[in-house]
Amino acid sequence: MKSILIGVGQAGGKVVNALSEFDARNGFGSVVGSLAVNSARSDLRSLPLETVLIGGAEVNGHGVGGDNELGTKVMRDDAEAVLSAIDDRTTARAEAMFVVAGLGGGTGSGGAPYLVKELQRVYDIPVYGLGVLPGRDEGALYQLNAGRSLKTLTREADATLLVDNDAWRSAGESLDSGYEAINERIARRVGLLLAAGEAVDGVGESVVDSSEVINTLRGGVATLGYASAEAAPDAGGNVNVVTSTARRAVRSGLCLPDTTSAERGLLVVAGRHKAVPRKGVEKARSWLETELDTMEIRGGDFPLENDWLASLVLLGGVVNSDRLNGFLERARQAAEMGGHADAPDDETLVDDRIDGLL
Ligand SMILES: Nc1nc2c(ncn2[C@@H]2O[C@H](COP(=O)(O)OP(=O)(O)OP(=O)(O)O)[C@@H](O)[C@H]2O)c(=O)[nH]1
Ligand SMILES: [Mg+2]
Repeated sequence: MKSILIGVGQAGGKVVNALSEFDARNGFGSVVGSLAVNSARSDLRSLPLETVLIGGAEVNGHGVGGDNELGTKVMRDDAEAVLSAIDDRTTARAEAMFVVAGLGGGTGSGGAPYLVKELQRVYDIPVYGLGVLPGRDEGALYQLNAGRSLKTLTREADATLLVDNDAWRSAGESLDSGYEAINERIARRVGLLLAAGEAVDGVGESVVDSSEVINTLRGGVATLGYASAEAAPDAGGNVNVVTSTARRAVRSGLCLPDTTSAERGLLVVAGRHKAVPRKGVEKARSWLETELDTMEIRGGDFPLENDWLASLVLLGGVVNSDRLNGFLERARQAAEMGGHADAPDDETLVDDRIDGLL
């Protein structure tokens, strides 16, 4: 799925950079344009991407310091410059746009939902959010910001792919040292998903295409799981490899862990065409139907010349996730502790009513 990636804020820029590098390193060519937008000049400088500085008049390149209403305001004030930079990078080949942000800070948190709304007005292709939830020991302001941002993002975007910053954190590891590893994991999952719809070799009816990704992403919260294992040279030896990687992708490889039901799923099995067992794929799909309590599981292959097989599982319309519920509870508590009025405010595009997200 040929995509334009737009990072907002520091996390947004770094994740877009990781994804662009993953795509280039593997020669997929799915990322057809990328841009980083921030109110902090120094964070933009370190990125090998095209950039747009917003809020120069207001914060003079120093960031908005976790104030997500100010994040919305600086995006709104400089929307014209951002949209024009995106337009310069958008080709007719683009099939989707992703606005990427850490939801707990200021610039990404407040700016991303506003930008998604503007892009929806201008473009006909789907506009998705890719949002990072703060870790559980980031402060109350981060939880509150992320709760409000997520509420608005899911309302404006065609779907919002979520990543939890605690997803792969081992005990005792600081969040900071883990960012690079997290960003790599996000890049692998999202990068493979985008590339899966592009496969050219080993063309067959079993190969995934972009429309299946788009149909699985139709609305709500989405997440991605991944697991890989060494494969036997031919399909017969790989039935268990496919079923066990699909199981691990969901049980321990999700960007939003502990997601136990979803409205839709897509299983992509990546590996050598002749090493992918039809029977294994069918078994894995029916396991996913039971596990996630849905009848709508799509499936397909992503032919890749590798000695391993990987299962990539996209879940769309997440219905239940303990991890997401835990986060929403933290955001709700933060709002009670001294959040803002609990009415939606169209001016700032901020919605404090954390309830009723799913
Ligand atoms: N996964 C991941 N998360 C990050 C990264 N950098 C920051 N975060 C998280 O993203 C959230 C927002 O932080 P930033 O992106 O730095 O905030 P910002 O959008 O630049 O906003 P301001 O600095 O307030 O203007 C926080 O929860 C951080 O923990 C990163 O490289 N990867
Ligand atoms: Mg910043």
